[in-house]
Parts: sequence; C-alpha cells; structure tokens
Amino acid sequence: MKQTIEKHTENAVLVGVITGKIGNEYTSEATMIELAELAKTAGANVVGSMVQHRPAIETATYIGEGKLRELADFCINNEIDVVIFDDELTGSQQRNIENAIKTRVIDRSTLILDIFASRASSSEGKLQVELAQLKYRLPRLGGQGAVLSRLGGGIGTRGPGETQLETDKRHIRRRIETLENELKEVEKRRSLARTRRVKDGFQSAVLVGYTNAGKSTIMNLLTDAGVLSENMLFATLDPTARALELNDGKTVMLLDTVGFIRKLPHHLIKAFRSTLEEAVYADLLIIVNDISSPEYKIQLEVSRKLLNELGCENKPVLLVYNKCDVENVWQKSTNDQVFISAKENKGIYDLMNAITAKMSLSTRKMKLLIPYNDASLTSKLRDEGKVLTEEYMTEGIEITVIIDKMYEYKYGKYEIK
Ligand SMILES: Nc1nc2c(ncn2[C@@H]2O[C@H](COP(=O)(O)OP(=O)(O)OP(=O)(O)O)[C@@H](O)[C@H]2O)c(=O)[nH]1
Ligand SMILES: [Mg+2]
Repeated sequence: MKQTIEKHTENAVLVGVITGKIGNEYTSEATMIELAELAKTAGANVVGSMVQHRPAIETATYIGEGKLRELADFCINNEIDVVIFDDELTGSQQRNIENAIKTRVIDRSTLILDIFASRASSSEGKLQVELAQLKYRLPRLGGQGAVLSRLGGGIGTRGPGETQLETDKRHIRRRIETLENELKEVEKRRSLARTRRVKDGFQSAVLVGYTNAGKSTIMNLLTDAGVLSENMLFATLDPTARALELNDGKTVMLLDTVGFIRKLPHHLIKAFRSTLEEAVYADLLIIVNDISSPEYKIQLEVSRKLLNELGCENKPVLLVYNKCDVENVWQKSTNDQVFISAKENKGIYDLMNAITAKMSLSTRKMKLLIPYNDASLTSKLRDEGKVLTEEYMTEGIEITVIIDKMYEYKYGKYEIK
C-alpha cells in the first residue's frame, strides 16, 4: 500500500513571478510555499526560491533578462539539477529558459503530474495520469530543451529531426486514443458500481477538500478503511468507498477522494473527471478543511470552485474544520459545520451527529405495501421518489422507495416493517 518515491535527490530551485494580481490562479508567497511542498513530495531537495515582482510575465522567458542571468549563476553555484516554475510554461518558454540557464526546467503542472504518476496504483489511476501527461506533452514535443534534456547533448544540438518528431506525435496521438477508449470502459464500470450502490438503497457522503486536509484520516477513523494517510500532498488518488453506520442506524456509503490544489493542471482535471465526479453523485459533500493552515480560507474557496465546476453547486454541504488541536481553535459545532481533530479523535461524535442529521434531512427510505385498489399510487411514487424495488405479492405491491420527507405523511399508512 505504502509507496515511496524512489528517485535520487535532485537539487531544485523554485521560480515565480508575482504580478500583483490577486486570486487563486496567481503566484503569491503562499503558492510558492505550496510549490516547495510539491517539490519535496516529488523527492526534490529545495535549495532556493526566487520571486520576481513585475506587472506581467515576460512572454518569451517568463522572467526578465536580469533575473534570468541571476538564475543561471545561482544554478551553477549551487549545483542545481532542476528549476521549477510556479506556472505552466509553454514549450517555447521552457526551451528559451533552458537555453539561457543551461539547466533543466519544469513547471508546476509537470511536478503535479509527476507526483500523481508516482502515486497512481490502480489501473484507472495509471491510465488517467498517463493520459494527462501525454496531453500535456503533445503540444510541447520538439520544444524540449535540446541542450539539456538529453544526456551528452551539447550547446546547439538540435532535437529530433522533423520526420522523427512527426512519428513521435503520431505515436502519442494513437496512445492517447487507446487510453481514452480504455478509460471509457473503466468509467462504465465505475458508473455501474455507483448504480448498484443506489439500487441497494445506499445514500452516499463524500469526503472532499484540499490535499492534506485530513480526509483519509477521517475516513479511517470512521470506517477502519485502512487507507493511506500521510503528511504528503496527494496521498490519495483513488476513491475508496466503505459502509458507515450513522447514529440513527442507517447505513450509508462514505467515500474518500483525491485532494484539490491550486492551479491543478487542466488535463489532469479532465483525465480525472470520472474520479472527481464521485462528488457529483453523492448525497452529501463533506468538505474537509485544515484550520491550522493560514491559507484555509483560500483552500476552502479553491475546493468550492472546483466542486462548482464539476457541477456540485446545489449539493448539501457539511463543513468540517479539522486539525483544531494544532492551534487549539475550537468552536461550537452545528449541523452545518463541525470542529474536530481527527488525529486526537476529538469532535467525532459531533461529526457523526452532523452527518446523520444532514443525511436524514431531506429523504428517507420507506418500505410500502400498496393494495391493488390503490395501484395507481405506484406511478406517483416513481415520480416523487426513487423506487428501489417493486414486487407483486398477493396482498398488494411491495415497494421500497427513497422519498422526500414531505411525502412521509402521505404514504405513512402503507408503510410496513
Ligand atoms: N495535527 C493534526 N494532524 C492531522 C489531523 N488529521 C490529519 N492529520 C495529519 O495530516 C496529514 C494528512 O492527512 P491525510 O488524512 O492523509 O489527508 P488527506 O486529506 O487525505 O490528504 P490527500 O489524500 O493527500 O489529499 C497526516 O500527516 C495526518 O496525520 C488532525 O486532526 N490534527
Ligand atoms: Mg487522502
């Protein structure tokens, strides 16, 4: 289960341009700290960090000419193996910078893709990551620094010839097509499993939120799922589902999912859509926040934005503020927001209460026996609720249905145990 990243330690320097624009998609001190975390997670040894303040990025080289020279010197003096930029670079930016500083250059997206690649363990996860990587690479093919990406390549060495490039591109396109087809099959299986859960009458709640917030720790605490939880970004890639018995005796499915982060590579979101979509089909979103992070408000905003993009804007939400132990910031829990420490097992009773309340708020499962005289009610039930089973007995039609609580009274007289 536990994976270690087996890579020799590379010395890395981080580079970002702060343009003064505010928002989640712009580089800031906080995104640079996060970039350092990502680099460490990928196994790099972060030697330095360089930030340039300028109104806009330099189109050709991302940073200005003077800064580029400074960076080149820094790389030589500190035996830097790789320079990591906080934003996604175009192929030509990457090439121009590599040529100027004679050191390998990657960007935040490559780094995130690399971490995902080393974490992916399920066949679905592997397919998704490879697809995202190839889609990232395709438009950049030929743009790789001719100088540095190949061992022994000297200054002025060209990349592969045009014919070779075209062959490579065709190759990649074909592989992308194969991967997309394979993923379609996996998605079908995933959606079947989901349908089965619904048919079995399980409602589901999904743990979502920023990476490292404590989702898996909560999952393990509530369900003994034994999923990997670690102080590392993107410890979880594949969703895990486990049964959870609520305080009212009802059993629901609890899902643990992949975490969110700022500036997630676009291709990654697309490739991971089916995994991320677990949230779309859940009855309740449990958004987990790390309240000990100075950035937790922004992290919550990022999570909400991504969830909205996935089409979850109207889902019932429970906010969980985790890691209250760190700064000792406890507040009174309600059914909308709870304050817990998963690590110290505190506030879990409140959490279970809130989940129970949220899950039973709007719908409930009823088992009904409709006499044949009232048979017309069955079609009404299908409109008003989700019919799970329907069986024709001698006394009438036995139906199990998940239905809005407002109809409870209407059908109460037909209810059987
Ligand atoms: N101090 C403290 N640490 C916690 C708490 N809950 C989780 N952690 C730690 O936070 C780190 C991340 O926990 P995970 O459960 O792996 O977080 P996650 O949200 O699943 O992360 P990803 O799968 O990477 O998205 C681990 O080192 C946990 O031990 C808590 O309540 N207090
Ligand atoms: Mg996790």
